[in-house]
Amino acid sequence: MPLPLMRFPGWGDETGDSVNPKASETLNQVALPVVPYDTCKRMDYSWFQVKTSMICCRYTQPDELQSVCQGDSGGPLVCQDTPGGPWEVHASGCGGLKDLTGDDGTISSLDYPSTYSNNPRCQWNIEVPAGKLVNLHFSGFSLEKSQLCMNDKVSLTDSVGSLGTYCSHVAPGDLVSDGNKSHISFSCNEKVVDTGFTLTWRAVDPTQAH
Ligand SMILES: [Ca+2]
Repeated sequence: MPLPLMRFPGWGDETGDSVNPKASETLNQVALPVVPYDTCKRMDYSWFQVKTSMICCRYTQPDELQSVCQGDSGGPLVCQDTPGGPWEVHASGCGGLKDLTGDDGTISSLDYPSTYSNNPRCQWNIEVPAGKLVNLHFSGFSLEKSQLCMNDKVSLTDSVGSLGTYCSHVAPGDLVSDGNKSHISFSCNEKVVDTGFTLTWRAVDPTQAH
């Protein structure tokens, strides 16, 4: 039986210029064949550890800019197992933006503490009750180390500005937002992965914060 074809719609870059990517003006889609696990797991084929839980879709040869990256990450993955069969929608990346409200919770990179996948783009908005502040505590943190965290990074902001951008293997110390909202984004490039991060967030009174 031929392996199924996967379709990825996305608004990502079409120029191939990773330094100055430009969002597409139309919604594109690319159909990519599924690559068998035994091929995908080879170190000369993938730059990172491939797990049996992953689906690998790619052309073997250079593919005239047909790929899913540079703005497409987090979009849906649509699959047809058999010709003429139903199309199924699966997640790709980590599903984009999530809104979290309440007094506390946890956030982790996908599959933590197993390795995260390449090219995810995940974002979380945290909102605690009015008058409280958001305390962020990382209990695990290991991202690819790169200069200025250009490759893989966790960026934190609050209503005033940046709370920092972090990578490598040292967890940021506890952070407290200015105001009752905080935004976290996690993005990675297409090579080299690590275990990712996990953090707990909770509402604190301004008097407890410092
Ligand atoms: Ca990376």
